[in-house]
Amino acid sequence: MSIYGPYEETLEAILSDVEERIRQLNQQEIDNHRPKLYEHLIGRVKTAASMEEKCQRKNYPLTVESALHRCRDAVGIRIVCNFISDIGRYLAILRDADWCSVVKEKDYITKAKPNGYRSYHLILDVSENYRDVDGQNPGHFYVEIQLRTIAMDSWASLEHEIKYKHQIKNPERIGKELKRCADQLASCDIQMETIRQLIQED
Ligand code: 0O2
Repeated sequence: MSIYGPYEETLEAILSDVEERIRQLNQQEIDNHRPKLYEHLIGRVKTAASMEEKCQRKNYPLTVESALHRCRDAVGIRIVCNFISDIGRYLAILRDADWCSVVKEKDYITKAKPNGYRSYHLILDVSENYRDVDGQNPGHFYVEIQLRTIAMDSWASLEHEIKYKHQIKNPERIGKELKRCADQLASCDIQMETIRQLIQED
């Protein structure tokens, strides 16, 4: 049996329910003649192998408890927005939502990671609506939401790809270039926001 024990199907169900709720929130904005909240979203249940690797990396025992509660990103949804201000709009809506509660926030946008990584992370507790197959709730179910702009997302994909290439000859140079690139993209995001505001003022 995998590290998720009997909960793999529950995790898939949570992913599809929460994705649907996020789509509905976006549609509500569009129906109310406001700009769409995001450009696209991508969700996944972390593979059991990847969760085992993460638990090992963090020195957690390889148990269902670690996979579902100590790591709270078994279910993850990345919401990719056009503008930084859309991230703020979404945050406000999620903090207000009655189907989940926000239990943790990490703002890597105001305070980027030293390598240049930018994104806003939220952990949602969605336990209310889910029970396991025997009607027992194992405690809590969580979903990690990553909110970021298109620019932040393309940078993170590139950096992720490079991180997993093991035979890089000049990692320091690449790290510096990546950091420079992240900072330039961050200033482009601010410029894009200014342009949007100027258009809205017209
Ligand atoms: P994957 O394959 O994306 O799922 P904790 O410290 O326990 O509260 P955690 O989960 O260790 O939290 O760390 P954090 O900072 O919340 O980041 C978790 C996820 O953010 C990572 O998941 C990545 O998806 C993304 N992330 C964080 N830092 C970086 C970075 O420097 N570069 C890139 N490209 N992504 C980053 P996983 O589990 O590593 O992988």
